[in-house]
Amino acid sequence: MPECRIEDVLARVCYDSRGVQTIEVEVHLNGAVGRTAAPAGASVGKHEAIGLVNNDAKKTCKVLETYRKKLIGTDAADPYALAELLHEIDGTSNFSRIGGSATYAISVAAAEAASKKKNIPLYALLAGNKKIALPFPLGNVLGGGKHAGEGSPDIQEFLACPKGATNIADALMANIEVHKEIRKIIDKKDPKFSGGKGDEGAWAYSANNKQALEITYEAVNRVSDKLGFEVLMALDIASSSMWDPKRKVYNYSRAGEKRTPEEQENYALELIDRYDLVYIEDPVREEDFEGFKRITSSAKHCIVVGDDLFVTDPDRIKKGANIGAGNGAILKVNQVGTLGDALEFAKVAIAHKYAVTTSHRSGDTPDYHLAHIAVGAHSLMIKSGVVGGERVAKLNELLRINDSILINEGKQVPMAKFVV
Ligand code: 2PG
Ligand code: MG
Repeated sequence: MPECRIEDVLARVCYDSRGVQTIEVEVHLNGAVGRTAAPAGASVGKHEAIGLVNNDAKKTCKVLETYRKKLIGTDAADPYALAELLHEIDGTSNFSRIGGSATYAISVAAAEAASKKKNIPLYALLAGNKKIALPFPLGNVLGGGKHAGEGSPDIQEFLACPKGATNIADALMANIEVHKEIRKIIDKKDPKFSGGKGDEGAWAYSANNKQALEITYEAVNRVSDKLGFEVLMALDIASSSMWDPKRKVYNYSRAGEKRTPEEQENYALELIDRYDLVYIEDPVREEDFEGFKRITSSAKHCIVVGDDLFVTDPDRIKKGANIGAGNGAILKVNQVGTLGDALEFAKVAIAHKYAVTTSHRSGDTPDYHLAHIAVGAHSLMIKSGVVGGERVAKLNELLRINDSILINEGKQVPMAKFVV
């Protein structure tokens, strides 16, 4: 009988940071309980696992009840075997029968329960034998696209990356400083700014793309100068959200601009160059492996990251690796549906020299697990916003991980190694 035998699995309906219903799962072992609620995206990739069954949290809980008994007796400490079992129970390629939100919550709660039972940190359960490092926080400071209102830019996320930070405390502080600096810059331009924020806590300001790019660039540079280490700018273009398949153009509807695929690639390269971008996510749409390849081969010192392109799917990243599409990959457990599949994805990505960024969703919960998943999956970065309880829950957990190692081993955990 496995040490971390699952004794029971309970589900309930609860709420995410957007006030939308989601599923929360408790996995009970003999003497330990793990609990997790599923997050949800707004800019969802076409190839992602289905979230809730029929988009209904209550229904998803009801469906879980029909297979609950099949989970009892399995080993909570083995995310890979649990993923296999969940695939077997579901029987579809995208968890459309039992819902990826349920499989997300079951698999993460099981791992948490096992880590408690074994009395080891969750990241250590996931990390295998490889030495751990702490991921750089990639902080969303100015928002647009599907995360903010109509007047905001078309580009979804303007982010800060404290590349020069040598420890996690400085890294987190740098992103908070950039967030504050942006507010100062906006207030100066527009004293009537309400201070509104988008779904991920980034400022929701009525600006066009160009203005937002300039504001963010100014803010990261000021903070970099003030703190004395490199703080760079990053973007998530989320370009699948702008793709018009009929006209075959990227429609920047708020700016009133359209770009052909070729113009979009050139625009992405211009942005990398003009704003010294360290990271650009989804510069072209989710089907365009060749476009990713061209941008990756031309971009200098910039991580070109597939989010909707790879959807945390090991097969899709293998396809990308074969042609050199991207050199970075987003890891979102709920995109693929289980923790086991996501860990497998990270292994494949790292084996093919992709930098992994473990990411929150725009609709998230105050759960802290993302920090452990990022560390356990050997990520270069963690994308989890800057402010807001559900964002800070993950970031503060990185401080706790660092502290616990400092106390036990007497040394700071090193930051992950930047490759570009
Ligand atoms: C993204 C994510 C997280 P969403 O596109 O990277 O920032 O957004 O969760 O809405 O897909
Ligand atoms: Mg994205």
